Amino acid sequence: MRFLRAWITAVLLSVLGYLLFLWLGLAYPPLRLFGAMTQLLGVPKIFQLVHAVFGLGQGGKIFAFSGVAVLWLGGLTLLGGLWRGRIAGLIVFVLGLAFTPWYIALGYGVAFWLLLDAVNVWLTPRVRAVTVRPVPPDTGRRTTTLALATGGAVVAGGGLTALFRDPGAGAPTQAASIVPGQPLPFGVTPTSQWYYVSKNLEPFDPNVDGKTWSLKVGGLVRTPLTLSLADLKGFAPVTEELTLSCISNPLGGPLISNGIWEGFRLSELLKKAGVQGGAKYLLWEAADGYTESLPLGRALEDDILLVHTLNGQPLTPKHGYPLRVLIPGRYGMKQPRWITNITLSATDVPGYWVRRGWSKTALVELTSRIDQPAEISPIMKAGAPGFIRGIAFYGDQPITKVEVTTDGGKTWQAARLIAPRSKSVWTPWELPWTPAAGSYDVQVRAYSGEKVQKKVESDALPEGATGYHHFIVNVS
Ligand SMILES: Nc1nc2c(c(=O)[nH]1)N[C@H]1C(S)=C(S)[C@@H](COP(=O)(O)O)O[C@H]1N2
Ligand SMILES: [Mo]
Repeated sequence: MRFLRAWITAVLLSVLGYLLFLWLGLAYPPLRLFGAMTQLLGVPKIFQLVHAVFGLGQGGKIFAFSGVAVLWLGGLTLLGGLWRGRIAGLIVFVLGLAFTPWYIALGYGVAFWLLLDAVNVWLTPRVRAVTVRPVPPDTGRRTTTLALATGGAVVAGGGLTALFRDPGAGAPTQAASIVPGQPLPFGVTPTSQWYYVSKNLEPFDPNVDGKTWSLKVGGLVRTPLTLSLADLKGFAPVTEELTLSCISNPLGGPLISNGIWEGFRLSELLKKAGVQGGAKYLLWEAADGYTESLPLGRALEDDILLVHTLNGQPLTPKHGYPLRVLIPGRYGMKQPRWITNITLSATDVPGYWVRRGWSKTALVELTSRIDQPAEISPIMKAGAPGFIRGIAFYGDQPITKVEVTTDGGKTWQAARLIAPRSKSVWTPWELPWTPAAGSYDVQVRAYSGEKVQKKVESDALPEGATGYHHFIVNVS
């Protein structure tokens, strides 16, 4: 009974804390705990293991957060079951100090104490000295307890379901959006099918209010700026098609998409703020605490954009509303979403993923992928005229040739390239193929001028995956 009450208290405290997190942005201890855990998960060896077990996407994070939820609710239940209010509250406070600011720890300690006492008083059958109304019978109490316990379970269950829901599941694996037998697509990924990667569990991604949002430009600048969303209209508009890929995308993987973006040039913004002599690095900060950095020389080049629109619509919250960075030639990790601060600095502050072992420059590797036939169902009909199709990508450098083999590398044939409309966009390619019955080892490799795609297969960590995308196609 004591443990059930403690558990109900723990659930109440969690729900209350979550609401305060949503409304007031107060630190949420389970999330802090999760943050501490993702630091651990970012360690290269553990990261590889998690990806091996859970694949890409949210699986690993959901597993980690489930662990945190169990630890958090279980821990509080144990504390509240073993000790009475004040002592339990004190322990929560002391433990809380380890991973939240002191006032949050204090708040949770006091709240746990008061809630635990309140739940105890509420659920304990007792006769008051002076009763105005008749005391509810014991059975009534038991019903209340049962109802409350069930309610608590429903709330916890509902809350956790909401947390763990993964609306993107299934969709991103169709990143190629090439339908077998159909002509090559226009090449732009619809926003709903855009790949999604975040350091945060999706429900905890920032949901920025455009009305109160501002971009602060400071540090070693002559004129510090604070820009509202409306102020951004003052910059010369730029529209650009650009492909983005995650550095953790495996060989032939889905974490790459192509979109049409609108925004303005970072160089114009920096000109307006005025760069001071000692500045050597540009530091980004985002609403979720994500950070990145760029040497100032690269930051001053004309091709870096700050964008507010994807495929003709304002950025969705998921993809960076209200403003995100685009740096041609670099993997997604160099390009923060939800940016809030730009600071010019004399010293470098390595970014969020760089501190966890990922590439400092995150320059895109020369790569190519076969989309048709699809690796997940590599079956074709004998004698039917068909195609092998896919994409090749090398950041801001051109793809000049793509070669395909169907015999495991003995002979190679040049594919036809569909020239991209602008730089920094993937290059779709296709090769007509009418195979006889049999089993084929199909592979692809791309060229950029003299440079050939690396043959040696390497994991994504730390510099991005390399190797030829290949699989067996069965024709019958
Ligand atoms: N603020 C912030 N920006 C971020 C990230 C993040 O976790 N937080 N993840 C980065 C990574 S690793 C990638 S691959 C891209 C993914 O952008 P997308 O989900 O819109 O495709 O965002 C980058 N920008
Ligand atoms: Mo990424």
